[in-house]
Amino acid sequence: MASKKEEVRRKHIRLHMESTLTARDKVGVQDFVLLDAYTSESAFLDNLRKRFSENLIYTYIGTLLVSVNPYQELGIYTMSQMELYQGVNFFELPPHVYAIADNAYRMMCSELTNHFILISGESGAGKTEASKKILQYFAVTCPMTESLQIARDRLLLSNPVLEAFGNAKTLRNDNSSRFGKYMDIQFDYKGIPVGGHIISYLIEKSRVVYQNQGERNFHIFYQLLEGGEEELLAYLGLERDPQLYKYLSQGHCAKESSINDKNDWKTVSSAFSVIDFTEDDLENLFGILASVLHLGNVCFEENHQGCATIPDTHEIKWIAKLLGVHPSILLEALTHRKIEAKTEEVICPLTLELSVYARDAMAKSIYGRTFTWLVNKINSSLVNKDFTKKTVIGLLDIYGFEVFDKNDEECIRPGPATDLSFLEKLEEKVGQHAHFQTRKLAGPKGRKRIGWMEFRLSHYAGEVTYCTKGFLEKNNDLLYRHLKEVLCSSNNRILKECFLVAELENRRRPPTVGTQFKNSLSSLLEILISKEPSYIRCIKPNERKEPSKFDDLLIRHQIKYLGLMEHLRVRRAGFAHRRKYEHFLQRYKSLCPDTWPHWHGPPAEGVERLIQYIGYTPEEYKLGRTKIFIRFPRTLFATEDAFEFSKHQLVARIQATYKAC
Ligand code: AD9
Ligand code: MG
Repeated sequence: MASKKEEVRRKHIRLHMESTLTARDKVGVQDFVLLDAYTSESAFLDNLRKRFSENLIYTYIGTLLVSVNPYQELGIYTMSQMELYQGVNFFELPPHVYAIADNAYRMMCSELTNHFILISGESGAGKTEASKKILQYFAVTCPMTESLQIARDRLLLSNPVLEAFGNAKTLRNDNSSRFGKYMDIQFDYKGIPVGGHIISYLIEKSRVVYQNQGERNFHIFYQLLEGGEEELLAYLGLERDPQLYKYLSQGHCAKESSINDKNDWKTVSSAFSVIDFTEDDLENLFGILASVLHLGNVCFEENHQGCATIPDTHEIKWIAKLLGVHPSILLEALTHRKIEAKTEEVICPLTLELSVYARDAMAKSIYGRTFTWLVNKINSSLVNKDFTKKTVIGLLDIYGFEVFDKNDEECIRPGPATDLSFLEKLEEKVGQHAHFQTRKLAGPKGRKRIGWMEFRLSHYAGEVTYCTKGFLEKNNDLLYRHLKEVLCSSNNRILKECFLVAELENRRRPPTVGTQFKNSLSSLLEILISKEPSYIRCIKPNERKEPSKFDDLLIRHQIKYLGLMEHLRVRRAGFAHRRKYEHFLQRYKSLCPDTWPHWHGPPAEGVERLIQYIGYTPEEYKLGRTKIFIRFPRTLFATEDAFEFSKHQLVARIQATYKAC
């Protein structure tokens, strides 16, 4: 008798087949590859719209998943849905993020290969939600032992902590990730999740000191003020009202109805204890957060020599207490800089503008490094040294489009450079280039207007205009040496780890943000190259975060820049599946007497024998250098079914032999 799960599965398959035949016009096709007018962008959009109006937010292009943010709870992430997708052939059930997760997991287990799932799309499209659903899917469906439950809980609970420190409300998304995140989930040979590792990319430090209208600072500041116990706030010298802090109130939306900071504080506080944060860690961590808030309220005045002074030292005293530095040295470092003349050091007063710059650079630097410390700390709780043989599934959630790589040297020197001079440098460096325009370089009439502070890049999907206003500010956190010395002398244990005295001795220029980004991207590429990819492309249906609203123009634009039509063309022309010869042979060798139980020749030859034996026709496959390419999903399903059948036969045979003994 078929199990309950099997029955439900069959029902879904039947429904799916019926829907394909009878209701196709209503709900569209679940794989764009099956579209009749597949090359037309309008047909693509129509199909996506039809499905979205039926709350079908997922559609495949072959094995790539397109996901449209529903902006409402759809009830499609229940336990029974998770069970349904477990161990099912990819195309048998309607498209789902669970199918992508399950497919990667099963391939990993059967072939012992490493995988990653790349999730892309613009801000608010649903990348982070998708990665959380995948993590939950593994947490619920993977086998588990009692001793490894803690590893699973830590993996899950690292999320709220990282989001508290790395996410913020922006105009586009109330929970926007302001850092890029790559997370490896490590599995043992039985497929049990045993540990993990997180790499973060470029936390948006500028947000610590400045937010646009309608945006907030990182969630953790508001959570601390809303949820922190009275004694904690008193110890940190903080008031409960976020409006009192300059760094929290510039966007004029410190209190936001869609965000429950008090509840989130509770979640984050309990997560801290699961991921191994000690009382001492938390005391130091909150001390840093509070000192950033105090720092934002330090006000400067100009004396009659045009130099900055700090008339009210109330905040300075708090910062000095919380960071364990001397107040008068901190005060001096915020208003003066040390210049090294031949044999001696000269202390020069700063102007008001430079003091503000120094204060903000200090806040950004402290926060940025503390974030790195936090990621390292989480990693040390996720590490599992007991398992040396591990396979991994990586989740890559990269945040929206921003241009980082062209703003290499104007931020090297501490002190304000102007955004206009940065643009001039850019013009000088890039010069005449087919894909680069500025007002000065705009050339012939008829080009669209470009503002004074803007430059335009032609991406493959269309032109994007970038404004340089704030570019330097965003990327600049270089500290005057004087302030660095103060931070290196701090008694705060976290800052001690973040600002090492050895750094003061290193006189080389620190890498610019551009170089850091380039370096981290190339090491990410190395990580990814060794793994098998799956892709999820997320689409944002409208700018107003509204359910059921499908904005054709906005979505058409995303179809373009996510390269979905190109992907569809490649899929239609190409082959649905590809597998390395070794893996294909290892899995299906029992289907052919020549390859079972061992094949000693080259894997490619073994595969050729195998598929000839089971009767693949020439149009069904192609043999490449290292992989077999299979054109139709049905071919792979049939092979998989034969494999399951032969496995049962084998087991029956063994059982019969056993009984006979
Ligand atoms: V950003 O680049 O970090 O600014 P993301 O990560 O692409 O962005 P996110 O996953 O945070 O977007 O989704 C934005 C909001 O959309 C979420 O807070 C949810 O309210 C909503 N969302 C996204 N995906 C789903 C979903 N599958 N079901 C229901 C969703 N709501
Ligand atoms: Mg996100």
